[in-house]
Amino acid sequence: MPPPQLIRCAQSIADFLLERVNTHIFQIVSHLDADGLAAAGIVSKALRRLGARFHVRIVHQLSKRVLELLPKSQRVLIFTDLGSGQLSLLDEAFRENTVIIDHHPPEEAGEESFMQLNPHLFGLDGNTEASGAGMAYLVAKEIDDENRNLAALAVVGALGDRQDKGEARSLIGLNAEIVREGVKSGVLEEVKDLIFFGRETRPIPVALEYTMDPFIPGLSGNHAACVKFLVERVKIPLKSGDRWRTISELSQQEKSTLVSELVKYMLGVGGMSAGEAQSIVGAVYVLVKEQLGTPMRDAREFAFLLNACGRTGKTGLGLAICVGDRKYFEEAVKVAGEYRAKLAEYMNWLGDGNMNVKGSVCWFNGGRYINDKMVGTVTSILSSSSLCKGKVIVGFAYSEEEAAVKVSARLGAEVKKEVNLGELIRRVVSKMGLNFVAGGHDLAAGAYIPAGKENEFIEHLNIELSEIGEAVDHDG
Ligand SMILES: [Mn+2]
Repeated sequence: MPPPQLIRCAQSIADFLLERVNTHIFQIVSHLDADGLAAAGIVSKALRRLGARFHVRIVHQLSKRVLELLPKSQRVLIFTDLGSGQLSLLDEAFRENTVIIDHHPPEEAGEESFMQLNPHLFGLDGNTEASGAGMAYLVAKEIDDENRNLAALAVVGALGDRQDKGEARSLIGLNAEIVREGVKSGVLEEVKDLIFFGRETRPIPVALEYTMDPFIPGLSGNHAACVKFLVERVKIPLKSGDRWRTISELSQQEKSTLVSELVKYMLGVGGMSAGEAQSIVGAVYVLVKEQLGTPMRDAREFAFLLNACGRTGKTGLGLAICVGDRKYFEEAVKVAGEYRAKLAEYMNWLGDGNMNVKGSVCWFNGGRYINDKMVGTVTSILSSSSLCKGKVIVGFAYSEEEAAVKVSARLGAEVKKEVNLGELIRRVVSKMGLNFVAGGHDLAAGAYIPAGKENEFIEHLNIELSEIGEAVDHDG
C-alpha cells in the first residue's frame, strides 16, 4: 500500500482541481516521452470526464521559453512528468494555481511553495517504483473512482520509463500496486511469456522484428534477418498450413528452443549482457480492453508507440491515442514503423565502427545524422549492451532547435551505484565553464553543450569518473 501521506497529497490535489472546474481553464504541460504522454492522457481523461475546459502542451523539456508562452491568469497549470526538477525556474509567477505531478528528484529550492505530488517526497524511489503516469493516476482516482480504469495507462507510462526492474522484468513498488488495481478493474492482465510485441496475433518473424524492448541488434527492425534466424537456427514450423503461427500458439518445447537460440544469439552476435538476454522472457502486461492485434494491447508496445509519436514531433497523435481516439490509429502505427526503422538504422551505424570506448566512457557522436530527440533512446538501448558494461554511456546529437549539441548519458550495466549521473553531468558542464542546462537523475541524464566541445566533454567526464575511484570499472 502506498504511504497514507502520499494518498493525502493526491487527495488534496484532486480537491484543488475539483474546486476550480467551473472557474478556470486548465493547462497541462507534460514531457514528450511515453510516460509524459500517458500522464497527460490520464489527466486529460479525468478532466474531460468532469466537463472541464483544458489545453495540453507537450514539451521536450521545461525551459524559460516554454514558461513564457503559458497563459498567466484565470488558469490552473498542471505539470506532469516534469516540474519537480525545475522548481527554481518556476518563479513567483508560476507558484499560484500550479500543481506539479512528477517522479523526478525534486529540487529543494522552494519545495514548500508548490503543490507537488512526488514519490521522492514520501520515501519512494521515483526511478523504479513510480512513474509520472502512476502519479497522475493516483490523482485521477481521487477525482473520481471511475478513473480506476486508467491504471492501464499508468502501467504503459511506467514501462515507457523502463521501470520493470523487478524479477523477470516485473513492475515493483507502487507500480505493482497499480497493476493489481488494474487487474481488479478488469483492464489489465499480467502473464509470464516471451516479451515479443504481438505475441497473440502477429506472425512470429514479425513479432520478433517488432520487438524493441529489449532491442536485439541485427534482428529488431530487420524482417529478413528475423526470418533467416528463425528458419536456420530455431527451426520451428512458422506456418500452420497457409496461416502464420503466433508466439502464443507455440508448444512449451518450441518456446524453449526459441528462447535458448535467442539467448545464444543475444549473447553472441547481439553483444548483449546476460541479464538483458534473459529478459526476453518475463512479465507481459496485457491491456485486455484493447482490440487484439493492435499495438495498444501490449503495454510495452503501447509505450513504444507513444515514444515514437513523441520523439518524432507527433505529440498530438500520441495524446489522441492515449485518450482513446482510435481514428488516428493507422497513422500512429505508421509513425511507429518509421521510428522502428530509424532506430534499427542508427544501431547499424553504431555497429559500423561509430562507437568509441575511452577510459570509463562508451560514447558516440551522432552529429546531424542522429535525431537529437532519439539520441536518448539510442543510449538507453546501449545501456543493455555488453560493450558498455561497467561504463558510462554518452551520445551526442546536434539539435537545430537549441543550436547546440544534445548530450544524453546513461549508466551501463554493473556500474556501482555511487555514480549519480545527474550530478556527474552537472559537474562536468560546470568544470567546462559552461552555463548550459544539465540535469537528470541517478541513471539517466542530459545536457546541451556548444558544438565542437564533444571531445573535451568526454575528457572531463573521464577525469570526474576517475575521482569517484572504484565506483566504475576502468579496464578497456
Ligand atoms: Mn517519466
